[in-house]
Amino acid sequence: MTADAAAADSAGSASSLHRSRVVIVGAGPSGLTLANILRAASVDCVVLETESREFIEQRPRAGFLEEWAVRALERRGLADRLLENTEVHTECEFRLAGERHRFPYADVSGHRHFVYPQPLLVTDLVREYADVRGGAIRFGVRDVQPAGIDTDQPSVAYTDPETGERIRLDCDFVAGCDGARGVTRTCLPPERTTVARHDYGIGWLALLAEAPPSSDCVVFGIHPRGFAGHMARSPQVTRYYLECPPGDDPENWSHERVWAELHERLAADGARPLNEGRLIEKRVLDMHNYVVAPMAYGRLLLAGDSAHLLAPIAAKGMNLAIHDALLLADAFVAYYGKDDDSGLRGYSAACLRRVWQYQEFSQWLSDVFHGASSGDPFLAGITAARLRRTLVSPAAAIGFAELYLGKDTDY
Ligand code: RFL
Repeated sequence: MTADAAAADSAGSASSLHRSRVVIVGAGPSGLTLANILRAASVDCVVLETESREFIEQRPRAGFLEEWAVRALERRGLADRLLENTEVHTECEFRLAGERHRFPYADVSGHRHFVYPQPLLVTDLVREYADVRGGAIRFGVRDVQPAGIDTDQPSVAYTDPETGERIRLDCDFVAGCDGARGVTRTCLPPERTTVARHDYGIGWLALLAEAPPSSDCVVFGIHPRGFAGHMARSPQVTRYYLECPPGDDPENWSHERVWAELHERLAADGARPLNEGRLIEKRVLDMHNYVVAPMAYGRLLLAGDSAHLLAPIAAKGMNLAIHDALLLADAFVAYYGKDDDSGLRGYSAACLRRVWQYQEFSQWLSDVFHGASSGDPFLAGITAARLRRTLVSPAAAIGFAELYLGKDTDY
């Protein structure tokens, strides 16, 4: 039996049947943004999530939203708490060779960053969808399995966590919003799909410290010992990154070693001393990216990390996930409201335009961050020249700021 036939069989043998126009697999930023907009437009949908509500409302990850994304969420009535509780950033700082270089990106681009931890955004989106708008969502589901995506009668089967019952949801479309380790991407036929991958060959030790931020903006430390980053998350919590070998064991990084390296790599004349604190997250990320193209096949449409992964070098992943969700939501609303399928047909190409711009920017920025520690004097020289140009040339600064903050429209 082929994988697709087995999936169809497993879906077909479900003991309980239900129907919804759109089944959304995954309750991250992409799935929940999509669900909220569909619910507001009275497009019937159900969200399936493998984790519990408590878990997704606490999972620490991203923290920076670009202004176009915030404004788009605001227009959909999804940013009230965000706008009340966010901190707005207008500058970032590069540190190298013991010197600080401020980059006033809001002056250059007219756009700002909004600091709002991902768990807070997810909490707001779940509350709005499930508690305010009365949307259907199932937490803790198991063995989620889409089937029939190349027919006009797709379905998604799952096991109910309380009863153990196998349930099949018949639908018109499946939205694959289940992140980098989800199941929906595996349903795309390999012969019709390209997966472009890039491995940076670099690790980042991702840290969350129970300590107030030590600067009023994001700090990028470019240092021969390796990159170090500082990013505010809240008045009490700060995210730090330390470049390390890929596959390194977080246990190699004691509290003392972490703070010694952060002090050294972020040192600069006139810089505030770092506020130290307990490390509440410590894990090694092997930096790699991928892009799935096209992002849709038959009745399955992917959004967010299920379709494209960006290492957190340029803080882009959550922004892209929201971008996909907005386009997909508009496409579904046009399809059901006006019988217009052009948005669905153009969905993948429209998303990929921004995806590739952000991938290119991440690669560019990765070179700047890691050139000095690459051990390659040529790369170190080139990337230092790149950064100098960005800091000194107004034309180069505009180009950088436009990509760092994103634009309202795509190239
Ligand atoms: P998510 O957030 O991973 O949500 C997917 C959801 O699907 C569930 N799931 C399933 N549900 C049903 N059936 C299955 N078979 C399922 N398999 C999985 C999962 O439990 C989950 O709830 O994907 P989404 O919506 O595409 O959102 C993507 C963002 O989460 C991600 O891009 C960002 O976190 C990336 N990122 C950052 N992005 C930014 O824009 N700015 C940042 O500052 C930033 N910092 C970061 C980051 C990611 C990080 N990690 C994960 C490496 C910092 C870090 C440390």
